[in-house]
Amino acid sequence: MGRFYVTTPIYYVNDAPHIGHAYTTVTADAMARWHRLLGDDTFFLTGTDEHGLKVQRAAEANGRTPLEQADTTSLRFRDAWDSLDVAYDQFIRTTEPRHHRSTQELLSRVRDNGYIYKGTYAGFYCVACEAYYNEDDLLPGNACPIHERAVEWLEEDNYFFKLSALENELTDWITSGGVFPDGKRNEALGIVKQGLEDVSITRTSISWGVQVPWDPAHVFYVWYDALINYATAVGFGSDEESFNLWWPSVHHIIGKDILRFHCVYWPAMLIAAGLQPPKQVQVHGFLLLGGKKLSKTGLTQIGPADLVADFGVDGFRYHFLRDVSFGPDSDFSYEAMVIRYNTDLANNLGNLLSRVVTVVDRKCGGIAPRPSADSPLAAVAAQSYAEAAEAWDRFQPSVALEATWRLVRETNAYLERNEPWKMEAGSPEVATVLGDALEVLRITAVMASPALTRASVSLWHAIGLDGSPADQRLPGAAVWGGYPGGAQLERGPALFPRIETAE
Ligand code: ME8
Repeated sequence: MGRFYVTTPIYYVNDAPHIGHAYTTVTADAMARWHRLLGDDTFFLTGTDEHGLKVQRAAEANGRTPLEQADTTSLRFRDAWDSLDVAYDQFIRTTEPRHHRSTQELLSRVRDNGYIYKGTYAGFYCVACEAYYNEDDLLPGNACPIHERAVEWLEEDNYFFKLSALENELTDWITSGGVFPDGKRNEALGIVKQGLEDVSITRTSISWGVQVPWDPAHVFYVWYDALINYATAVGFGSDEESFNLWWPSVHHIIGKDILRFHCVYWPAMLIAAGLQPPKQVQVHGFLLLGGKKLSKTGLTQIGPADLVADFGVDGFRYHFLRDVSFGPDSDFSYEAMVIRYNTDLANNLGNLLSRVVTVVDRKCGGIAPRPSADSPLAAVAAQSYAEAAEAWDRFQPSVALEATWRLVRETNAYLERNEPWKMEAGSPEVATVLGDALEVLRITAVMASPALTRASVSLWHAIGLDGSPADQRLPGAAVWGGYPGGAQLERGPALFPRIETAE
């Protein structure tokens, strides 16, 4: 049994959750669910990032105080995650007092270790990124390269973090496996190799933040409090025993937009505070809008509920986990989502279940037969499990689910070859074929449960099993021969009704 601590970014509360946020969060949730199946001690953290200029301005625009803005929007994130069956262990908000204390404690340690000094900063600032830019990195018209909006000139007295002193430590951490996948590791290494400048970590121009304990006229720049949430949540500054239990076995899942903060600044801050850098940062690409339907909406205008209405929670989760390869950028298209749903869920898995239950009803009096020990599907199941387990371990849900569905497809092919619907009722032959298919459905329910939170339970019950696939333990539950047989099966509604489109 291992220990697995996984995090999402904490999202800004200036605006509502969209499918980009949902993609990261569902991925982290599926990873946590897989590790729970393995029996690992698992802790899954998400939350909201509530300080900074961006939130302050959104509050002003909405005629609210920053805290009202944060309360309202933070709740919208929690509602969105509830609606997607995201089972986090903790939801952290950076406005919590314990987080202020932990930020002050961690950065005081950085200062005590000689990594913080006072200076003046002047530069181009993008409020949407909450980051300064070098002039060279800007687009024509002094626009931010990410938001393509004009940056602002800011000048202030503040405290600096001696990032430049940590190049060797950062290089070691990155090259020894701190950042995945490989392309993103090279990007992080490139940033360090270019040479690091010290960074300004406090502000006097705003007050919506965590106060600097040694100079109360300053607040910490939002990123330097935000990153520390990952330490606060497991007890830094309040429960050292718990902190030492979970740290540094943490995996941060993030989008490529915040690679610099997580793969350079954050490990550097931890090292400067005398703490261990995170075990791993897993960086994914961006979802971009493709396809026709929804193409006039910006990706950030699409909320999870818009898609859940058409595809259900399982359809939503399965699409993002199966169709988006973790790492590269990926096109989101409604049409591709329909095809994936109809092919993998309605036709392959849904049909397998309804066929098997129908034939058990007709040929076995509805009583489920047991699998055979020497089934040709046993080897396919073992191979599929081995590949899926390896892929989950590498944070590649799309590869893991592809391996899982190979087993489903092979089983449909096995049924077509053997045609149990033409076999003699009550014969040992028909019992063997159907028992084997039921065993595959049992194994599939467990292996697919990190993605299909609801259908995996329906499937489990439809084949006459009690409890829930999520309560099983791997690898034991994937071993061939676990299906007990003997249950009375009943034909139920389709697991995944097909989605018909106009075309
Ligand atoms: O950056 N495709 O918060 P944020 C895929 N508060 N993922 C996307 C995406 C897209 N098009 N758009 C957003 C912040 N994301 C900070 C984080 S952490 C200490 C502080 C996801 O609300 C992706 O995970 O802007 C990205 O990194 C994150 O949302 C940014 O969320």
